[in-house]
Amino acid sequence: MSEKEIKSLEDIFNQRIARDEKIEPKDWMPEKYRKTHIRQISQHAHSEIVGMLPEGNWISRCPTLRRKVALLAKVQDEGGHGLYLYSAAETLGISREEMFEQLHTGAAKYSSIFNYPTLTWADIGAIGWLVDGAAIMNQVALINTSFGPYSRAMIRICKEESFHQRQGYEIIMTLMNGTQEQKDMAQDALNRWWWPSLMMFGPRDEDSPNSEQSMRWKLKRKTNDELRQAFVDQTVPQAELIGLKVPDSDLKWNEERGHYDFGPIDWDEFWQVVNGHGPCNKERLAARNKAWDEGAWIREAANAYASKQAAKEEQRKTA
Ligand code: FAQ
Repeated sequence: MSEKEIKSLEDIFNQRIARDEKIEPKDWMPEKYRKTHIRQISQHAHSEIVGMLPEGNWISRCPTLRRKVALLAKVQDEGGHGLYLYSAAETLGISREEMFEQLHTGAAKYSSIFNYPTLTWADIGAIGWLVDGAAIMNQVALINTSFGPYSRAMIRICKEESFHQRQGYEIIMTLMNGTQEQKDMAQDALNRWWWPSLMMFGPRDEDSPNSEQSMRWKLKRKTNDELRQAFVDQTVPQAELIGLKVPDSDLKWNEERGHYDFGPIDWDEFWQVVNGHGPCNKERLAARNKAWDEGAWIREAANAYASKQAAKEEQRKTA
């Protein structure tokens, strides 16, 4: 294709983005748009799959049968989200094997938050309330993202995440209505999960190399800092309502801005975790690799079954 032809396709593409039209897998798109989407959607998929591990750790230790049913359903939902997202990324020309290879070798990123340990039952409440709460804040904005398959996946994912958020908040609320020991457990969980939850939104806008282009392509509809601020504004009153104290001495309502001011985030800690040196990075990758290796026989059996069915279908057509 000549440069002139590419330029004209790019103009049409940009006009479609300006009109808020969805871009579909078979439409022409700039190579960088395709690659950026593969990067973000696959990282998102990996986050959902690795995100099953911290909570999975508590399925066998839930305090009641009701809690166990809800947690099982939630963890299975996260697995489902990963699968839609891998499928959405596949429409852009990357194979699932390549994405798994990137995850298993540590080449791919996934959300920093899942490299923290779940030490007590209250952590399961904190994950639902804060981590799913942050995920929804980010993903509701992504419903309006410009790439069709990603946008459509977000609709169902957001519905499920909001059930997850409510079940988490309800766990914390129940603890806050309990004994002093249970209240302390809830406060301790908030103390440990608050700052990592704010880090989920990514680096400050001025340190975010991908934001500007992603905003122009309407891949991202809100910036990292805008979403982080919206999360703080939404979550602080929820904490106060049930008697929890957000662990930030600089936190204060700013009447003029109409937002909470909050203290500095430890970006050194964030980059340490993103670069593989968080408390559980090694453990998470080891668990994913083990599951992959132990699942080899299932993949082989499924492939053998699919080949048999395809051969039968072929025979039927030619008979
Ligand atoms: N952790 O230039 P930006 C969930 C990386 S799902 C690790 O700002 P971008 C459900 C970033 O990739 C949670 N790495 O990047 C659940 C980039 O690296 P690269 C996941 C991070 O893409 C709940 C570099 O830093 N959600 O929780 C993080 O424009 C409970 C520079 O950053 C999504 O993935 C981080 N926190 O913005 C499951 C949502 N932040 O690739 C189980 C979709 C940044 O250039 C239990 N993703 N990095 O080498 C997004 O919205 C965006 O990708 C951002 C980052 C906002 C995460």
